[in-house]
Amino acid sequence: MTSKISPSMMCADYTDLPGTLRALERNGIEYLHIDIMDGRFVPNFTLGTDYCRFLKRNTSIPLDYHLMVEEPENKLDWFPIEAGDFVAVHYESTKHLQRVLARIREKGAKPMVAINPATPLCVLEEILCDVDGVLVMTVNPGFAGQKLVPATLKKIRRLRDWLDANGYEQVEIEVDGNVNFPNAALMKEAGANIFVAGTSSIFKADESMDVNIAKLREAVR
Ligand code: S6P
Ligand code: MG
Repeated sequence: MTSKISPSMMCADYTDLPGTLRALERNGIEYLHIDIMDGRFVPNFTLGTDYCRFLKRNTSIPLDYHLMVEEPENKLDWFPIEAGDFVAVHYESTKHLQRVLARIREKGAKPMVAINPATPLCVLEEILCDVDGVLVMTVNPGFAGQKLVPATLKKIRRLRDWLDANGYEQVEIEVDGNVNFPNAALMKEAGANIFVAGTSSIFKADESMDVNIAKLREAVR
């Protein structure tokens, strides 16, 4: 599967969002990863609905929503979700996972299920026919700048093998958390194909975004 990059917009320079968007467009970035946190599912608040509307007005790059909220089924309609967007909902966040994934599909977007590092892969068994992707958290959700949970690398490999052996070859695997250049190469090797790029890679302050994106593309080629 082709590798795609989804920059974590909570890590972007807030003082020059238009400049950041132009740099991401110039580099053919595939998605914009939008972390939505509600202070309950995770101990933090981040981006919100007006921010998403601003992005929709200012770029045609599809959004990759990562909903870290309790009861996402009650909050979906707040967001400008469009055809071509990914919307990831955490397995751990709702009692009605299939219902919320089906509603994302009805909106014309691509449903994705997200799992925390401690959540076993077996919980995905009955839901894979309802998703276009699985978001494997490689850190515990809530904050940028954390260290990789090492066991998640084998988890990605087991998931890719399981998907391929059971007729789900088209289901994508997104990885989120400490996707630095060496980790990205290991994650690619393990079977991931969408890479959330935050402070560990493309928003590293010591290089330009152009250089960092080129390095990340090389790592996941
Ligand atoms: C964390 C969130 C992520 C972070 C990203 C930051 O809960 O879901 O999307 O923004 O992981 O990247 P980094 O490179 O700082 O780990
Ligand atoms: Mg995220």
